[in-house]
Amino acid sequence: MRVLKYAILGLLDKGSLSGYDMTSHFKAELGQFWSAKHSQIYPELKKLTNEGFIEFKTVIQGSKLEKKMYSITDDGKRELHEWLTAYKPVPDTVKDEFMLKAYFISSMKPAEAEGLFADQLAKRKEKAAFLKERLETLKQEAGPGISFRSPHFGHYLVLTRALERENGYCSWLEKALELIKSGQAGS
Ligand code: FER
Repeated sequence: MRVLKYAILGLLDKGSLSGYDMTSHFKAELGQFWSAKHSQIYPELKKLTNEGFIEFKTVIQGSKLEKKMYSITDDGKRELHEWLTAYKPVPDTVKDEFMLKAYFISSMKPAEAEGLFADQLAKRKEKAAFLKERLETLKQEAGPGISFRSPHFGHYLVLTRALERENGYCSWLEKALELIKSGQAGS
């Protein structure tokens, strides 16, 4: 499925954007969990235009620079809404190379495994700290009590989930490290 299509429709549902504005969004918070490159975005804009889900106006910028300002059409709004409200099964687990290493842990020496897990723990803690800081900033921007209607609500949901995931990963790594050090699993 072309999920990028819906990321673009979602962005344009909030307001018109140039292709450049769009790539900036994919470099900012959206890109933190849904990255896309210029080479994917521009062909998708073309496709969506041909399908009638988006349209553009050419505007003159400065003396001779032209840019296309894209906006969502009524058909595009319907297409986005259909996707948003569709119930989907749980997707396959996202591949995590570290899990593959954990699975084959017995092919390492215990000291090597300990080093590997300690390194991953330090890095995951750093990531969790970054997310916590982003969340604090967001809370300050949004003010007390983020509600469904707040423009920050979606960002808040995605960030809190990411933070929970990283915190959960850290506590699992800590438990695993204890087991590696004691030389035994399960109990
Ligand atoms: C953000 C910073 C990081 C953000 C999301 C993330 C949605 C990370 C998400 C993830 O790792 O799942 O501002 O906004």
